[in-house]
Amino acid sequence: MPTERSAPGNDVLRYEVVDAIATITLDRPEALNALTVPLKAGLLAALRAVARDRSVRAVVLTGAGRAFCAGQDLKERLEPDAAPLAVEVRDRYNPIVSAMRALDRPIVGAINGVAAGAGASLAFACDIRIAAEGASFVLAFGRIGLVPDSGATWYLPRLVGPAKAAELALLGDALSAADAERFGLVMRVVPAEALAAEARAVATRLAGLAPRALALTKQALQRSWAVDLDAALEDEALRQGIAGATADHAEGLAAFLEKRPPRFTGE
Ligand code: LHQ
Repeated sequence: MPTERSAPGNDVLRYEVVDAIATITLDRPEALNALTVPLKAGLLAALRAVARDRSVRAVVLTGAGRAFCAGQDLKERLEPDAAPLAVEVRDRYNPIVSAMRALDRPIVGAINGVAAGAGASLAFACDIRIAAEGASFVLAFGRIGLVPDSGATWYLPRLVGPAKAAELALLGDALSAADAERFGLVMRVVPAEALAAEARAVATRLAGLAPRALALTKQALQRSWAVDLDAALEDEALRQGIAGATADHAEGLAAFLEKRPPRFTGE
């Protein structure tokens, strides 16, 4: 199995590419994968590695051990050389969320356990989430006198609606995997032992679809939040023109007419 350690000196993040699927695993299970400077650097490096590697068609983001990610490592914040909060967020968190959003391949979050604070934000920034039965989402920021960051205030209302977002953000109650599925935040909840295979199966489905069309769709869905209907309609027309000129569109049509599965190349 080809395995690449993605970041300089990084022993807290695993990056593996197998059969067109990159799996990024936050790997500090003893601290519930709380985000340290090296882990954030590793995650950004892994996302950049995916961006460079055209053989990757879908990404799975998950955590090692019993948690997905407990957010910022709070012990690290006590170190004398810790960056000011605004700088930490701007320089180390925001680039990760921007890279997830800009990545022209879909990201499947395999939410294996608790996703708290910025860990919940990372889950929200995935394109699709699948959760283990025991997983939960906690906007833990308020409990320590902070505000939701790393995109939580942008993604959460869009994912679950403004009322539920306000409740989760202000009260900080944990949202169970089952409730997350009810609110549409996760696509499916599965037993913990089935999560990795399920996430991989969804990523494999995505990897078999037309890459350019998926990339254009991901961008269009995000852009739709910022524009009115007329602009969205025009944007769709433009994107359809681009997608329609690809070899993959011709292949999709041919496969349909020949009653066979398509073989998309990304051309
Ligand atoms: C941890 C952590 C953790 C360190 C568990 N850090 N060790 C951005 C920019 C800059 C600064 C500030 O923040 C941000 C954004 C944020 O992310 S703010 C929110 C930060 N996260 C939190 O406030 C969550 C803190 N953790 C928890 O509330 C609980 O650990 C949860 C609910 C996640 C899980 O609870 P339990 O299942 O009961 O586990 P536990 O609390 O016993 O934790 C297990 C170990 O993991 C424990 O270590 P120990 O050595 O005592 O066994 C914890 O200290 C450690 N851990 N979260 N964020």
